[in-house]
Amino acid sequence: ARGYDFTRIQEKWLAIWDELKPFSTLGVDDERPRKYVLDMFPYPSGDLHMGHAEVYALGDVLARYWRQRGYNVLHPIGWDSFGLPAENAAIKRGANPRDWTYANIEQQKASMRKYAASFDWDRVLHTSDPAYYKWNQWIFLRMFEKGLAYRKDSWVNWDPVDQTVLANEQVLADGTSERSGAVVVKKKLTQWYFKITDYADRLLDDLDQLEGKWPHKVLQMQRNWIGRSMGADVDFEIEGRDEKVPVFTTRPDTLYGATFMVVAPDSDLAAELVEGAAPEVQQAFADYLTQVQKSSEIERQDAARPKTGVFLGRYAVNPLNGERLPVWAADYVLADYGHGAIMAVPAHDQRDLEFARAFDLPVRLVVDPTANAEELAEVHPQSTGVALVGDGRLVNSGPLDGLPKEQAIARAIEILEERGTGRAAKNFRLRDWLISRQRYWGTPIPIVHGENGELIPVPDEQLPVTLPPTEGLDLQPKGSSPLGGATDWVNTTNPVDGSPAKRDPDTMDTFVDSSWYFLRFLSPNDPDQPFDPAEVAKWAPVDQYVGGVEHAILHLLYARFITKVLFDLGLVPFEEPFKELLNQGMVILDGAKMSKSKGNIVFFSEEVDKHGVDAVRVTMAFAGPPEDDIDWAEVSPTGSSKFLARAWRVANDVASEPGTAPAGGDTGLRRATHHLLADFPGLIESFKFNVAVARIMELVNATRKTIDSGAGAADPAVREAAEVIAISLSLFAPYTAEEMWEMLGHAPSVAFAGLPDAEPSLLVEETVTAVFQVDGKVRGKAEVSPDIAPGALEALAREASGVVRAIGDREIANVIVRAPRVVNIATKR
Ligand code: ANZ
Repeated sequence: ARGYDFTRIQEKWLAIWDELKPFSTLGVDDERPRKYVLDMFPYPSGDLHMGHAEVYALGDVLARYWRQRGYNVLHPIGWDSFGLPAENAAIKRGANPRDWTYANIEQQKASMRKYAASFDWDRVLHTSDPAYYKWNQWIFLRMFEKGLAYRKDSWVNWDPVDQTVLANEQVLADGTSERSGAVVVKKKLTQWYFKITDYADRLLDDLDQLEGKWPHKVLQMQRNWIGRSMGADVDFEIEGRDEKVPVFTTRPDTLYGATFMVVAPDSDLAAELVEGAAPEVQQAFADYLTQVQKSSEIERQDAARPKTGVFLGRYAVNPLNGERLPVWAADYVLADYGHGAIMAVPAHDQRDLEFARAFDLPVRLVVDPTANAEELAEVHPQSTGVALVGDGRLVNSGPLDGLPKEQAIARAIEILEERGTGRAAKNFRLRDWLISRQRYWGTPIPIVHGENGELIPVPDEQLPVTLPPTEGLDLQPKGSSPLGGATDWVNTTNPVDGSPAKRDPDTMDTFVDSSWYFLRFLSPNDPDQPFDPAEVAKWAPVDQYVGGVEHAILHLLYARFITKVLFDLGLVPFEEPFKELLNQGMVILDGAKMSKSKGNIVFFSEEVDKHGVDAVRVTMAFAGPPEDDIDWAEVSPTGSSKFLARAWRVANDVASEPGTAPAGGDTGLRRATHHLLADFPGLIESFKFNVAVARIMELVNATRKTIDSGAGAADPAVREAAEVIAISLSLFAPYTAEEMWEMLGHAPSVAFAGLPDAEPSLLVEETVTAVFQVDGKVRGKAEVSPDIAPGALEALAREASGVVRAIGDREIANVIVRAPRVVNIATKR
């Protein structure tokens, strides 16, 4: 007989699937329940890598599972194909970003097909196609009309290598660029923003609905990122200035403990306040500002950094007690959080305390956490250097004296509101989403600039604004968009009055592209609208989203935001895009992330050629819980391959042994088969793919035992087991499963065979009655499994209450165990 030959099977089924298109849902209008299973779409950076191999194996398990459960499953794929790598590759190799991108897409597509990812190949989209990005522009225009897309001047994160701005989300915790790895600096530019801060409350509050459906860790990361703080705005008068300065504080109870004010050196306020100051002060401030602009926001928020700053020569007035507070500029205060200015309370805020100690400013305690004066002396921040941030009673605070912290906060807000010098306020860490990029390979912003600087939206009928050809363009990063150099493209006419106008030369952040792509899959070829409402009503939102935890903040937050915007525009009937989320871990090697620079890359194509597609997929699923990283050095695709060959041989034996069946068949095997059927749905739906694979392996072994034990492959229990193996295995090893299904005499495709229900009568556990004796007398009984281990049976006997009573305080001389029927305990007499 032929052996298991994965190459032959792969070639055979690939051709059959190409013909049958078993997974196309386009135009399918049936009444089955629906599931939208979506894997995060890839960036076409080259061929697929092992990370892709993982996500597309695991996402496919779920898509194939719901098909087996009788659902009409939408499982689409496309490419997130705009972005810097294409442009950088183009600059490096003189290629066209378009050619580079689409060649990589073709390669990845071929690999995905071979990998048997059950995608609907009739719905493919590429975000770099004008037919797609037209709708980015359309959504942008709707947001522009609502004031949700706007331009402002501000200090932006600047990547000095890629020469482009970055969203806050693209600056890593160490202050470097997620893109180039360069240390991010600040630069003042006029940029386009999306007003995500208008949605901060909703983005935060709606996370509660996702509890239990998204990984808790992801929800927590989103919560922290949005970062809502409740407190008060307090208005401070500045001597010699008409306008009051508001500060945001979470601790209005500590107002009497404020001993100075600090403004962000890079704020407009700081610049205004030094105007007219003594020349030395102006000089000191200018020098300080230059120094500050060299550090990143992350560095500035680093609590361990020594405090620096300059006195601005001005005084603020405490609105509650009229005290004069010197005004300083220091970089631990950020220009774009709250109001860019703070009241400093060194006794109760660590940063303020360190600053006060560095510059010899007073420390006044107003919240007393202790019971008596003696204790207080020991914990006073002035001597310990540790601010008292906890609970306590208010002291030295006029009308607040004696109140506990929380009550004092509420009372302080009341007083401020009564006097009209402050009010309850909240603040978010979340900033508006900077979406303009000074690069070529992205969606052009559909705005023209009139002669007088007016911003004129490109009319819908003129969309898409397509990218000009790269010929003659200098793509080299230089701080302004390369599109600015496309003179014929930039120079246009004002759509309102025909006067000369210029196109906006910036392109959109590619996170805009991926913030709504899951909707475009529903009607990917619709020329008239971004998505068809009838299809949205059928399929959306996404039932199951699958992808890497690296997208826990950026992509998911943006997609949630744009979904809410579309909801408010009346375009979709839901506010959350992804009902359930599965985050898979990374594929690593010897405990380390794979990278070109480390030279520790495992190549997708090599693994697939060596072990076969199914073995790689089974290895991914079997490696452990999907959220954990997979160390490729610790898994065994060879073992997976051997398992698949064993499964295949079971079907092959059934096919080659037509003999007559003994009635009834092997009940033990039937029980094993039906236990798998009973447990399988729960295992898959709770993402315990590794356990599911282990259970299939057990069933294969049990089936082999029955075949070899005389009953042979003609036993109907063997055929039944072989069919259940093929169906359950089809989630993990589609080629082997199809081949088995065919050998068992069925027409393709096993993907739609359906998961049979378990027969309840076969699930009832058989038990025997065990008898426990003490010195020859029966003292207890228990119902136990026929294959209970002797140790377990003895333990049961020793715990039985009758046995315990009969032994009393006598010593045990001897125990005889005859599992599963008898335990005999003899005592010393
Ligand atoms: C006085 C005070 C007293 C404060 C005290 C804290 C403790 P979160 O929780 O992160 O919102 N703050 C306000 N604006 C700031 C800015 N632009 N840059 C740096 N720090 C700023 O923090 C709010 C607290 O951070 C505010 O409350 C303010 O200091 C400071 F015992 O005001 B607090």
